[in-house]
Amino acid sequence: MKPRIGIAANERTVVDGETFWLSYTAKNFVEGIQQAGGLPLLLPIGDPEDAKDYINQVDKLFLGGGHDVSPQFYHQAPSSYLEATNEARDRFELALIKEAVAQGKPIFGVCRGMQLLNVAFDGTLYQDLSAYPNETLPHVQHESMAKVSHEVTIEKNSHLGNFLPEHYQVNSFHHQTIDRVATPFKVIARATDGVIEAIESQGLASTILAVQWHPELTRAVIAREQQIFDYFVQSL
Ligand SMILES: [Mn+2]
Repeated sequence: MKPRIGIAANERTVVDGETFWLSYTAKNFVEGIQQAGGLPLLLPIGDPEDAKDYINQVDKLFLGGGHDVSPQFYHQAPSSYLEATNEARDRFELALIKEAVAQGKPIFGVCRGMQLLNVAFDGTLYQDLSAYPNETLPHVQHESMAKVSHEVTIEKNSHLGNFLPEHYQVNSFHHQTIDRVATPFKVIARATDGVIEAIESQGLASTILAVQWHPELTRAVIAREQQIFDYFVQSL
């Protein structure tokens, strides 16, 4: 049986005469997991009490991008640079993370997913890169997201270091970043300005890997980016 990958879904409205709410995820996440040999299952935002039943149904958990994490979850007041948040999504995904770790199931996070994982274990975020103490690269790229825009340095002795080179180019579409790294994580990739671009767990019941960039948007044109999904589904 293929590994069953639970994808924490997002919500949005569409206007088609009337306004409708959709539960959804980016098709690129679905295809990245399918191509890796996984069976994607969408987990719609719901009652955190249901997290255990949802995680019972899957082998691994995937956390995608989207909203800023509500700063209340890392004990900060909202900055004026904070963008859209969804507290119900935060609460549900935090419950999924807690339950996946309780069941020893691996987690892979992308962008917001990495930030939320850090917050889940008492790390903090910069609510906007303007608060970062040094000048930063442009982390919100203007070119196509299928193109890379900045370099990251990858720790050789890490999950990503198993198949990615030390000097690696990624795309970038984030205005927030990790500030204080939560205790169960080590930083395994940084941009040349020091911004944290990937983390992995150490000493947890679950193996967790997360990246700040968006491999789902480059995987169709850059084979190594699909390999990140392959690694998650087959090896993490
Ligand atoms: Mn970046």
